[in-house]
Amino acid sequence: KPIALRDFRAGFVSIIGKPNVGKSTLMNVLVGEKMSIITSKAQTTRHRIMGILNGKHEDIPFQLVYSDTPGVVKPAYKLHDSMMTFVKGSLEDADVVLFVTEVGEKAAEHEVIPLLQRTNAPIILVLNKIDLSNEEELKRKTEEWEKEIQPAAIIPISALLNANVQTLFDAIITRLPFHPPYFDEDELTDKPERFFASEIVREKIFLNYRQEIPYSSEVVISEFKERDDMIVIRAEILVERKSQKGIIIGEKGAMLKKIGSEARKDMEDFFGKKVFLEQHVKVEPDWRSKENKLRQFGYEE
Ligand code: GDP
Ligand code: K
Ligand code: MG
Repeated sequence: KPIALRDFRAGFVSIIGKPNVGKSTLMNVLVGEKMSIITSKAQTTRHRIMGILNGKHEDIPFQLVYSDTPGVVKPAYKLHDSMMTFVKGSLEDADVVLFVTEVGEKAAEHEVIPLLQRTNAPIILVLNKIDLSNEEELKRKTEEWEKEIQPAAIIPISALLNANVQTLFDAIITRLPFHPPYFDEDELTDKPERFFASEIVREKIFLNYRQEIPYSSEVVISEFKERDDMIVIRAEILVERKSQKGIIIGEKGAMLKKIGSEARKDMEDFFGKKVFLEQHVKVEPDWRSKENKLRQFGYEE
C-alpha cells in the first residue's frame, strides 16, 4: 500500500444545519453550479446531494466532495427518518464539517449539537446571512458558539451575496487530507441526470404552491431520452390526495403549464440542450409514510 503522497488533497465536506439556514445556497456557491434546489421553504432538500469540485490550491491539486443535506428536524413521518439518515451518513463520512447557522439562531441547546458526536472531523462553524446582521451581533454570536462547541473555526459569510466565501474556502482546503481523488475529474456529482430533472420540477412545486402541497408532492422521472438535438423528459408528479391533484393542475391546466414551462427553462440551462417536458399528475395515497414507496423513490442510503 503506497504511503499517502503529499501531491493530492481529497475529501468529503458535509454541509449540515437546521432548515432554511442557507445550506443549499452555500453548496451551489462553493461548487459553482446549481446542484441543489433552493426555496424559502423548510425541508426543500430531501436527499444527500454530492457536488464535486476539482482544482488547484498552492500548486497542489484537490478534489472537494461537498454533501448538501436535508435540514435537521424531529421526524414527523417516515420520509423524515430517511432524510435524517442521509444527514447522519454524511457526518460519518466527513473529513470536514460545515455546520451552517444563521445569525438569528441560538447556540444553546441547538438541535444539531447532539449529532456532532457522529464525527471526529474538524467542525467549521459557518455564520450565514451576515447581510441581515451587524458587527455587534456577529461578535456576540461568535462568543456564544465559542462557548458552546469550540469549533475549529468560525467564519461569517453571506452565501446569497457570495461574501467572505473565499475565506471559508481557505479554511476548508487547508483542513483537507492528503489523499488520491475519489471520483473521475469529469464527474460533477454522484447523482444521475434524471435526479436533477426531478429536483427542478420539485423546486417549481415548492415555489408555486402553498401549505401542504409541496410536502405532499414527489416527482418521478419515468422517461429520460437523450436525442441529438434535445432531451425528452417525462415527469410524474405524485400527490397524496385527489384534491391535491386538482390544485396542482389548476384551472384549465394553467398551474401545471406554468410550472412545466419554468422547469423546462431550468432544465435547458442545466443540461445545455433543448428539452421537451411532458408532465402527468397522479395520486399516490400517503406515500410519505410508506416504506416501499420511499424505497422506490430513492430515499435510502
Ligand atoms: P437550506 O434549507 O438550509 O438549504 O436553505 P436554502 O439554501 O434553501 O435557503 C433558504 C432561504 O435563505 C432562501 O430563500 C435563500 O435565498 C436564503 N438565503 C440563503 N443564504 C442567504 C444569505 O446569505 N442571506 C440572506 N439574506 N438570505 C439567504
Ligand atoms: K430551504
Ligand atoms: Mg436545502
